[in-house]
Amino acid sequence: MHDILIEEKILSENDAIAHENRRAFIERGVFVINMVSAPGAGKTSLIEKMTPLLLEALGAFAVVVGDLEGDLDAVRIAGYGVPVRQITTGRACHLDAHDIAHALQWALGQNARLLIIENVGNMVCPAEYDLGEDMMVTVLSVAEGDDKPLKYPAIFNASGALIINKIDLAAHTDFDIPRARRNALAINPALQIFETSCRTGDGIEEWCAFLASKTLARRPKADTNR
Ligand SMILES: Nc1nc2c(ncn2[C@@H]2O[C@H](COP(=O)(O)OP(=O)(O)O)[C@@H](O)[C@H]2O)c(=O)[nH]1
Ligand SMILES: [Mg+2]
Repeated sequence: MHDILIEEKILSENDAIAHENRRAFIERGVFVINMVSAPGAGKTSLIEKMTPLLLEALGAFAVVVGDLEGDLDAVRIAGYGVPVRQITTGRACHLDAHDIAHALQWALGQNARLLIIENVGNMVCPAEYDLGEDMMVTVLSVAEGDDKPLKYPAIFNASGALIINKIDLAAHTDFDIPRARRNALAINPALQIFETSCRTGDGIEEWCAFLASKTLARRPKADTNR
């Protein structure tokens, strides 16, 4: 009982900070996505593939990367000339709103209308921690099984978009893409679903067009008041 109360307190503190983060991002017209997945589903690879398309559509975007240890992903992304901020979480299996609050001024200083947060690879804990993003995006690779929406419903429920990645490998697995879609939509009928391959580039354009249009629809408050 005591543990449950402590957990509820942590989550309500997190929600209050997330609310402030969201307010600041909306005020400045920055659209924010929070990419979540099991380790290795392809979050960093997707960001790498998205980079030229997003730069063309938006001019600039920034990335915050959360990892338990090391800066391998941040170095990969920085290699494309994209501003990236690394957050090392140590033993924490997810980013929290406090982590993003610390990166907030940096993110707002990048003159970018889109912030991509790559969360720590984990399909459970990130679902509970609002960061102040506009949209959580779950990445599910075909190597993980098409039953995952039914086994980890919270993360699919919290997401606005689902990217089914590594479709180039689908023929080598028993992953059934239509069944994965059905399972995901049974949990969350509002999910926007994309199918991608970072190997072949399939589907990346469609996903980036969706993300760019969401970003461009967000205007700084000062503009909308005019
Ligand atoms: N065949 C194939 N491999 C992929 C694809 N996307 C990522 N990978 C590989 O999957 C591994 C993990 O990718 P990474 O982007 O680091 O995953 P993350 O942990 O979610 O950031 C790497 O070896 C990638 O090259 C894909 O679409 N197809
Ligand atoms: Mg990564």
